[in-house]
Formats: sequence, C-alpha cells, structure tokens
Amino acid sequence: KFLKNKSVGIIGCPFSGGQASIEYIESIIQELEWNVEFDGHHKLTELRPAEDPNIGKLKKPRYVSRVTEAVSKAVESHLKRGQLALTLGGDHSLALGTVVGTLSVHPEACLIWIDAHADINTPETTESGNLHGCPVSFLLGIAGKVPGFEWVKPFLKPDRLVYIGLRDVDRPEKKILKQLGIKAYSMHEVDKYGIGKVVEMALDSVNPKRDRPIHLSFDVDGLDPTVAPSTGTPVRGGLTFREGHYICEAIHNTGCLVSVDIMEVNVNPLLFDEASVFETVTIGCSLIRCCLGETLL
Ligand code: NNH
Ligand code: MN
Ligand code: MN
Ligand code: MN
Repeated sequence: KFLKNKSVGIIGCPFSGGQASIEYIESIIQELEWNVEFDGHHKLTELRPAEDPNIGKLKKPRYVSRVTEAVSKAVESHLKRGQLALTLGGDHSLALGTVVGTLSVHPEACLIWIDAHADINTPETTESGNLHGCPVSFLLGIAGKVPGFEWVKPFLKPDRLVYIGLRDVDRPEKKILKQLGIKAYSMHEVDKYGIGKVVEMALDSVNPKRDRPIHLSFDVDGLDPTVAPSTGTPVRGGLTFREGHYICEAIHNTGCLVSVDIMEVNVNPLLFDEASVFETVTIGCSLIRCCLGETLL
C-alpha cells in the first residue's frame, strides 16, 4: 500500500562488530524477486567521539545520538524512494533512529515492538545506563531533555505502539506502560490466546483499519534463546521458531509494512560459538523472508 515497487534498501548497522550474513541476505531477497539496494555497512564507528562521558546514568550518549541520527536519515532516504527500509543491527538503541526515520516520512505509522524487554526506561529510571534499554522513552518524548537528542522528532503517540513477547520488564517500566496505557502482549498472553489471536489484537489496537504504515522492530531476544542464542541479553521462555515467523507472515499480509529492524543479532566470535551465530543469523534471514512475503505453500 505504501511502497512503490518490490524494492528493499538494506541499512547495515554493525554497531557491535560483524559483517556476516549480508551477502547471504542479498541473495535470499533476490530469490524472492525483490530489488535489493545495499550500499555497504554504515561506517558507524567513525562517528564515535573522542570523549563521551556519561550524562547522568546514560552511557555513550553522544556516540548513540550521532549513530542513531545517521541511521534515521538512511531509513528516511530509502522510504522516500518508495523502498522498504530493512535495518540490520546491532544494538536496539538503533531503533531510535529507524523509527524517527519512518515517522518523518510516514507520520501516521504505528510501531510493533517484538522483544523480551520493553526498552522504555527513561534516563531517570534506567539502572544499567545502557541506551538500548531506553529508545522507546525517547521516541515517546518522555525522556526529558538530554543534550544531543534534540533531533528526535516527531514523537510517537503511545496509542501507536504495541509490544509482543515481553517477559523481562523492569519495575519502573511496568509503571510507565500502565500510566500511558500502552498495549503490551507478554508471553503470558501468547500462552493464553495463541500467537494468531495476539497478532490480530495487536494490529487491531494500533492499526484497526489496516490503513496505517507499519514499522516492525524485531529484537531477536524476543525469540527463545534455544532458537536465537547469539544475543546479548537472552531470556528464557520466549517466542518459538514458528511464533516468530507467524508474526512476520501476518504483518506482511496486512500490506502495510514499510520498515523492518532485525536487532541484537550478535556475530562476535569472541562472545558466541560459530553454531550459535549461524543459527541466529539464519533465523534472522528467515524472518526477513517472511516479512517480504515468503509463504510456506
Ligand atoms: N531493561 C534493561 C535495561 O534497561 C535491559 C534491556 N536489554 C535489552 N533490551 N536487551 O532489549 O538495561
Ligand atoms: Mn542506503
Ligand atoms: Mn530490545
Ligand atoms: Mn531485548
């Protein structure tokens, strides 16, 4: 509904190392008869400032703000050309950039966030100080003024956001979700209703007429660690292989998908063994194929 032709722009964001998989991804997308534009990995490490002291508890605030702003421009440029924007990361703070990029082209877009975590800590509530636990608070405009993040606009309305897969939400995050009335389907709801019903309810809440562009931000730690092991903060009891794929298939079927993030795939051989990395990259590729319309039959 919102894309000009079957063309996808890949935004490679090796924010934590890793070149793996890009060639593989290009070829599997071409098999699906999409045009692929991939202009190389973005040179994000070049944006690292010489000095980057904490702001309050926040770690590497200047580095993250520069990187995410650059990523927002990349997403914006692909979307403006009518392509689907596919961002491969990298830590989930990148979604601050990708979602702003989507909103700047499609202000009416909604955001579907697949994750074990809510990533909605504010600079006040974060315990770790890691910005990958905070992007949603910045997106909603509830993070307060943090120097360097003035570019973050437009903001996302709380009723345009829905979560699936949550199971490790910090106490202050639970409070924020309640206060803002944000729709969230944890693993409890996935168990109770089944993934089919959960995705339908999620879409009904943020996109009732299926006429709004969709940004899907998929943190692979939303999946169970048995199927996506090479990620920084695995949490047991996650989405199964099929539940993850079903989400992508169902969102593709709406015809509204404009922007996809596949995040927190960690390909660092010093941290994970080869088999774990291969398994995680492979499921990431497979989720992408579903987002682009591959079907089982
Ligand atoms: N909630 C924790 C924090 O704020 C963990 C977030 N970690 C993630 N999020 N991987 O997806 O640091
Ligand atoms: Mn590009
Ligand atoms: Mn995340
Ligand atoms: Mn997570």
